[in-house]
Amino acid sequence: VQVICTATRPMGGQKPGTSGLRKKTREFMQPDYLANFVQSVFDALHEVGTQTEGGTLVVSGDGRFFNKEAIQIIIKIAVAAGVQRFWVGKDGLLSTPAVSAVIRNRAGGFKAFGAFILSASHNPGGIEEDFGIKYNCENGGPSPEKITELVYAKTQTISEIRSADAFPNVDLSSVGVQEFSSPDGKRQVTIEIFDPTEDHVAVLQQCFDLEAIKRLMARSDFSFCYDSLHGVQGPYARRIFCDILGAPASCLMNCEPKEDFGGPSCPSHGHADPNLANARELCERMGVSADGSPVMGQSWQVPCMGAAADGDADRNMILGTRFFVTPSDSLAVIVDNCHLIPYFSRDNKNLLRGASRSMPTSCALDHVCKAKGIPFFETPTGWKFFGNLMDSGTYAPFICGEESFGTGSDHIREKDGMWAVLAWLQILAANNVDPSKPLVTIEDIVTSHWSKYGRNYYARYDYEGVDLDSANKMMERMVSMAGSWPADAFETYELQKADVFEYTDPIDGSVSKNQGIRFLFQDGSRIVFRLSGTGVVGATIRMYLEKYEPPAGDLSRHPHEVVKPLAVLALKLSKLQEFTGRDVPSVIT
Ligand code: VG1
Ligand code: CO
Repeated sequence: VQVICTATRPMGGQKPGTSGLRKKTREFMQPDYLANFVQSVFDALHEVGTQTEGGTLVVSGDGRFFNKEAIQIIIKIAVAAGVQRFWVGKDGLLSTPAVSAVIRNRAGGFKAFGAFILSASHNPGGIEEDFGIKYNCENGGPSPEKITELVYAKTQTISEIRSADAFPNVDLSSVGVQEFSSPDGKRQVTIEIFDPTEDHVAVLQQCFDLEAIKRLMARSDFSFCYDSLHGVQGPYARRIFCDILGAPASCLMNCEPKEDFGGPSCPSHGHADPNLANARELCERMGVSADGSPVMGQSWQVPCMGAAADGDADRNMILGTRFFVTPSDSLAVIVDNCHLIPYFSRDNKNLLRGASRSMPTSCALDHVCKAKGIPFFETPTGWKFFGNLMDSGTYAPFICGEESFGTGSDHIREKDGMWAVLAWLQILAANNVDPSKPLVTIEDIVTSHWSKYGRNYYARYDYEGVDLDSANKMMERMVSMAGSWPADAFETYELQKADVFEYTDPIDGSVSKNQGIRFLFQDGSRIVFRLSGTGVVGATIRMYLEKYEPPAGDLSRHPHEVVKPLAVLALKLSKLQEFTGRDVPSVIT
């Protein structure tokens, strides 16, 4: 194996965001752009003492345009760094949760030291759209900030790429083991191509009682549908819902992974993003409008449950018949009912030892944790912040989630779109053991949750493609105002606290500053502002609005109506329109 060193120079702008480095695909396709980043990751790993020589590395992605070419580039650089064994999903496909499962659990006696995941998640794919790369560590989770910061530092000083350029391109299309050795026989490289579903499915089989879900699926009064939005989830959905759980193939929608997730002409317009705005085909089938309200009068039987995943299959959306479950409520309901899921219970007793939500996620989870005495944590946005809590052991088993359609547990170290759907199916199955009784629905479960804990009305306004400078100025002004807001700035709301969210990791003490601006009010209402860390052009301002209604209050209102007065106040506090020129959000989720 001959290592070729090529001179390179820093390219700028390679700072990993909330979930890795995301840019326009064409930017990634520039000579050495991807190689620079990958080399910087290896440089960072060597600096922190990660042994790559003789090690095993996972490389795969969500199948978007440039996925396969990127895999070949990464393998050559990794070979030069001494990596001996590669684990790659067939056709270069692995969902984000599957990568996490593979790092942690792949059979065969070898352990991977990490993974490169090629994905820009729910962002559209294609030569004119987005591409992304993320490095996950030995625990199966996203790199913590100390690594991403070091990688960024390396991208700013990089001068050389070390690549085994003569290493042949690997055939990704057939399952099996490919062995390569250097002419002098001193160096062996093994490439293992495997069915992308096998390891992840094996982990999920350990978490759930799939036989019970199979009985639910078999009920004549139960029906289910699932939309993979042409992302990487298709093969996983087919394997689990059809092969294992016995659902008919007709329950699957858009289950062929595509490089452009179906492109502009498909119902999601190539946005493999499981929310009310983009997963329209599924929502229509389920009788749910774009603002989450029920739509009546279908000529078809509306299924009992509908669900969807994003491009890399770590997100989930849960729908009942003409009923939308907000991700924050979904998290709270799963935690409240986790004794029904084998992974969290023994003899019907709750074993859960910790739960967490990201700061902007609604406080619905807080009520459950308080009532049940479950240790609770509020972390910054992004899955990497759950990692230490899950690894600590003290809080395992553990459930966590975000308002952005992400839910999961410590069975792996990524959010897991399939896990969330199985969790809901398990809860439904446990509520519907007797086939002679009428079906307990998703809506029943959520409304009874509200009548027990109250309802956290919630909405997120996104202002996309805003001028970066204006967005920064708007945020800076609010940061500088913290502590000095005039007493009458909040109208009828009584301020409890206005601050800039900062997180101290309870396990390693690391501090993450500047994680969003919060306004907390006496009645439990909240306004939160953040700038997105996953966007590719300009800035996206996220404005999160929440109002708590106790169990005795009106629990059946439309969330958008309820938070409207908070939106008006939030716009006034932020001077958003003045700074950005925007009068309406790009999308409300
Ligand atoms: C968004 C979400 C965040 C999520 C992140 C990655 O980040 O808000 O909750 O963890 O995407 O999800 P941001 O910085 O744009 O708000 V994924 O499915 O894109 O990996
Ligand atoms: Co994703």
